[in-house]
Amino acid sequence: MAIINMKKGEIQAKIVYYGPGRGGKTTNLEYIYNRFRARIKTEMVTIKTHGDRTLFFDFLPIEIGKIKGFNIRIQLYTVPGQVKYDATRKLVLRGVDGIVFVADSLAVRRKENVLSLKNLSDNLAPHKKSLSDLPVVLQYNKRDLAEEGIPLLPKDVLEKDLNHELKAPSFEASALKGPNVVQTMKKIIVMTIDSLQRELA
Ligand SMILES: Nc1nc2c(ncn2[C@@H]2O[C@H](COP(=O)(O)OP(=O)(O)OP(=O)(O)O)[C@@H](O)[C@H]2O)c(=O)[nH]1
Ligand SMILES: [Mg+2]
Repeated sequence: MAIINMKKGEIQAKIVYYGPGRGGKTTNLEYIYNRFRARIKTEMVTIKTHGDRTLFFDFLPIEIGKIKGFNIRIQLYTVPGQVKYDATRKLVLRGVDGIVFVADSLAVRRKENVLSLKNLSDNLAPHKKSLSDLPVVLQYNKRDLAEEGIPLLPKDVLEKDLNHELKAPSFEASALKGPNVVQTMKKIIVMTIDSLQRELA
């Protein structure tokens, strides 16, 4: 839940990285953590099973300085993408202010992306939220694999499958190598702060 302290001029917002298992949510946070290590005062909290899969969530708090006079603190979370952890995903969405949907660009993961987006929509409902009223950014991840000749979903197919109704900003990215990881994060932060400030006005 956003915490807005007018006296201190401080806004704290929660952004959740959602998407199918193995899509690259944890890798996004790891990239951000390594890139901004000098400015991040706390350790990244991450709970993994032996196979590197997220068991509960990852958590990375970052301070990004001032936007429009407010000191902004952001909490980045990931959910566990594996289908069986649905109760945890629902829990992590509690109080969410903005969402990055990390889609897997692998051609073989087409169905999983669609199902995960549907699952996100279903899991927002108990929190009385919906994709249409939350700030959302789509990230089409693993674009680097094209160079290795691995079949990827073309951007227009991903747009048609996932962004036809939403019409959210989208980025082709590589959480592993870095392209568009920071841009994705910056976009969702700006959209989330804008939306919180509109609520305040
Ligand atoms: N080539 C490539 N591999 C990636 C990329 N992003 C993630 N991976 C790999 O994909 C695997 C899964 O990445 P994770 O970040 O653990 O995926 P996740 O979405 O957190 O998965 P869950 O925690 O199970 O939901 C790892 O082996 C990553 O190194 C990418 O952009 N390119
Ligand atoms: Mg993970």
